[in-house]
Amino acid sequence: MNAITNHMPTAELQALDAAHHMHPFTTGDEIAAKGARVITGANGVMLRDSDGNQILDAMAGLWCVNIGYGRDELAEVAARQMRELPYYNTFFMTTHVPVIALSQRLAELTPDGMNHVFYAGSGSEANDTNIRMVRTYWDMKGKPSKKVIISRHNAYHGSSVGSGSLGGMSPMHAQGGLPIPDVHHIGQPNWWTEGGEMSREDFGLMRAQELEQAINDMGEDRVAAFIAEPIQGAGGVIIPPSTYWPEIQRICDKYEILLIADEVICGFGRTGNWFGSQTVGIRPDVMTIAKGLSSGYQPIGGSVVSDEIASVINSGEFNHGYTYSGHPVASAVALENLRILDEEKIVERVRDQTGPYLKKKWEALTEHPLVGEANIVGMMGSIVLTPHKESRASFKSAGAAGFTCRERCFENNLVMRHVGDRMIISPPLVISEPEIDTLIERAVQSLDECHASLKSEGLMESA
Ligand code: PXG
Repeated sequence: MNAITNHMPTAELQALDAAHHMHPFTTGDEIAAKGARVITGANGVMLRDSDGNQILDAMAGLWCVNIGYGRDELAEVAARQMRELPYYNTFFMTTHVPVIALSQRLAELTPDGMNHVFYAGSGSEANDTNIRMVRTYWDMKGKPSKKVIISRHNAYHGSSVGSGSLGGMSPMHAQGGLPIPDVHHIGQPNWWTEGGEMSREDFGLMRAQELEQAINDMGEDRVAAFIAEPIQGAGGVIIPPSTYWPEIQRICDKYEILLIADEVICGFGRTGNWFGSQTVGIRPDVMTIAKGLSSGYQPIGGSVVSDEIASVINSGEFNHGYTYSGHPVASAVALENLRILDEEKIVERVRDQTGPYLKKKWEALTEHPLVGEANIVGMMGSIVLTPHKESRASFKSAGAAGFTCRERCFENNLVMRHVGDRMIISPPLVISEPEIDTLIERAVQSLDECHASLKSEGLMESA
C-alpha cells in the first residue's frame, strides 16, 4: 500500500477519492467527473486546498467550527485524554471524569431547569434519542397515546431514519421509506417565499397557529412534542417573524406539548447568545446539541433535558444509548472548547461587536440588483436572490442563480453556500472585522459575476 499524503498531486487524490469514497448529499458520478476540492489545512477562518488556495470559510465547515480552525489547546487536550483514557463506556453503572465535568458545565450554561444531558455522537443521533425519550416520558406519565411529534416542512434535524423523518426535506423522505409513523409536518415561517400579500407579523402568527390546528385535528392526547430549530439553518437561514415563537410557546403550554428546540446550529453562540432559544425567547423542555459543542473538533452531540423529564426518565431504565455516548476524548475536547468560548468572551463579541458589524454590511447587500432581502442574526445570515425585488418573484429556472453564485464564490475563494436561490453564511464566531470586509468584498464580486452570467444566459426571467 502506498502512503497517501498532502503532497500528492491534486488529480491523483481526486481520482482515488472518487474511486473509493462515497460522499454525503452528492452525486458520485459528478464528483468523479469534476473531482472534489481537496482541503489540506486550515487556520482561523481560512482553509487551504491542495492547489495552495486560501479560502475564506464563511460556513464554519458545516456550521460547526465556532472557535475557528487551528486551536492547539483542543489538540493538546485530546492527546492528553487519549493517553490517560482513550475510551470507556457510560453504560452499566460506569462513568469517567471528562463526561462528569462536561455535564456539570453544560448544566451551568443551559437555561434554568435544564440540568441533565444524554449524549450521542451527532445531532442526528441526539434527535433519534429525543424521539424515544419524549415518547417514553409520556408512557411513563401514564399517557401512552401521546406519540406524535409535530415538525415543519423544510426543517433539518439530521439524516438517520428517525431524525430524517423529523426533518421536512421532501427529497430525503423520497429515499428509504421515510417518514416513520407518527411524525406530522406543518408549514414553515418563511415569509419571503410563502407570505404572499400578508404582513410578516400576520403570516408568522398564521404559521404558528397551524400547530394549534394540527393539535386540535389529531387530538391533544395524541401529541407528544413539537420540534423546531429556533432559526432554520439548512433550510436557508430563515428568521421567523417576531410573532411566531411567542405564539408557539403559548400553544405548547396550553396543550401540554413538549417543546424540543433543535440547537444543533443555533447553540453555542451562533445567534449572539449561548442558545438560540434565548435569542427567540422560548423555554424548551429538550434541546438538541452538537456541532458548536466541540466546534467540530470531535464528533459529539446530546439532548439536554428539563429536570421534570429527567426525573421521570430516571425512575426507570431507558433502553437506549450509543457506544460513544459521552466519549471521553470528545467530552474533554468539548469542555475545552466551552472554556475558550467563555474565557475569550466569543459569544459576547458576536452579540456586541462583530455581529452588529456583519449585520450592517450584510444588510447593505440588498442594494445589489440581485438581492431581494437580507436576514441575519449573530453569525448566521441569508440573502434571497430574485429577478424582481418589488414582487418578491422567484426565478423561472429555480436554483440556477444560487448555484451560479455558489460556483462564483468558490472561484473567488469564498465558501458561501446556496439553498435554492438563497445564499447562506455561518462563519466561525471568531471572524474579525477585516475578515468580514473580505467576506463581503468576495460576496459582492461573486454576485456581480453571477448577475452578468444570468443576464447573458437569459436566466433573469421570473417564474
Ligand atoms: N439538527 C440540525 C438543526 C442540523 O442543522 C442536525 C440536526 C444533524 O446533525 P448531524 O451531526 O447528525 O449532521 C443538523 C445538521 C447543510 C447541512 O447542508 C446541515 C447539517 C448537516 C449537514 C449538512 O446545511 N446540519
